[in-house]
Amino acid sequence: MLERYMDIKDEVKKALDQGRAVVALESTIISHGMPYPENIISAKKSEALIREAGAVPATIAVIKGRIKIGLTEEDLDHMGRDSEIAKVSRRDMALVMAKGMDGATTVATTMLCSERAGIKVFATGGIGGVHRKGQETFDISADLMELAGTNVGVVSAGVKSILDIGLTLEYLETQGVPVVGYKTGNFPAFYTRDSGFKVDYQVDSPKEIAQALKIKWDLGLKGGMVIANPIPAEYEMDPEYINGVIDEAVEAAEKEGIKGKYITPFILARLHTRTEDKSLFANKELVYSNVRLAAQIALEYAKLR
Ligand code: PSU
Ligand code: MN
Repeated sequence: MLERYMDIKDEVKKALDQGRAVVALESTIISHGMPYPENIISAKKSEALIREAGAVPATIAVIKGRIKIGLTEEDLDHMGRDSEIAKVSRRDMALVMAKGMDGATTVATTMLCSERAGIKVFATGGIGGVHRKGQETFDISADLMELAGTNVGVVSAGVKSILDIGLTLEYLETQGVPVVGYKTGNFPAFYTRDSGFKVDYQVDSPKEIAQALKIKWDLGLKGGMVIANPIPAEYEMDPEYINGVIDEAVEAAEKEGIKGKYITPFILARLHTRTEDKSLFANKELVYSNVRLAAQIALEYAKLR
């Protein structure tokens, strides 16, 4: 039935059939999270790092209405260059496909496509969450609901302080989503290693994470896991500096009346300009660190099957 809607690239299909390690990657980060050409450089390097680690990368997107599990170089270029590509979260998925459009998948839709394809581990930069004043605006990313119900482990560098980190963690707790820190007890804030909030559990090896995922799903505990991997210390930004820029960008978004799915891309673009690409550099490095960890987790998970 899924073949009707989904094309799995040969390399990925072979790996999945043989029970080998596969790591999913999202495409919103390419089409809406980073400027061209850094977006494509980052996407290609992420794939290369996963291969180097001995796993197979599967970047996910919707192209001409079909779900693609694994993109060609040409597809990657297209996702990075074309400014007409829709941002596709859960509510957009069926419509963008019915209309035969191109779409970049968010964390939520990358998770749901991964689950359908049989991929267990996914690496990204940052997950969506509860926006500041979310208790009034109801702006809560569909990523959180997806984490509640879809069985994929997500490696990220935490949640940016453009969001309300405390409310995001509360929401995840309510939904029963484990939040673990890789070699840290502190929940990271994307550009910085410590958000001031704690994780539920510190985990010290990819093997331990793979085991926890396996136990969770064997027990029928539906949903994902937030695997928080702090940005490597050498690339961490000065908290005071970056938080100042973030506060300014959040205010600007409010003033300009930016709403809904346009908020995150607006703020990201503004940060990159205001920091003269220092935030973009940090963003790329934390993604590379996340894809490396995700590959190790996927390799360990493959051994448990
Ligand atoms: N955070 C980033 N870069 C991104 C995103 C989040 O640092 O590109 C993207 C991810 O695809 C995430 C989405 O799933 O934004 C969340 O958007 P929203 O809040 O509209 O659900
Ligand atoms: Mn939103």
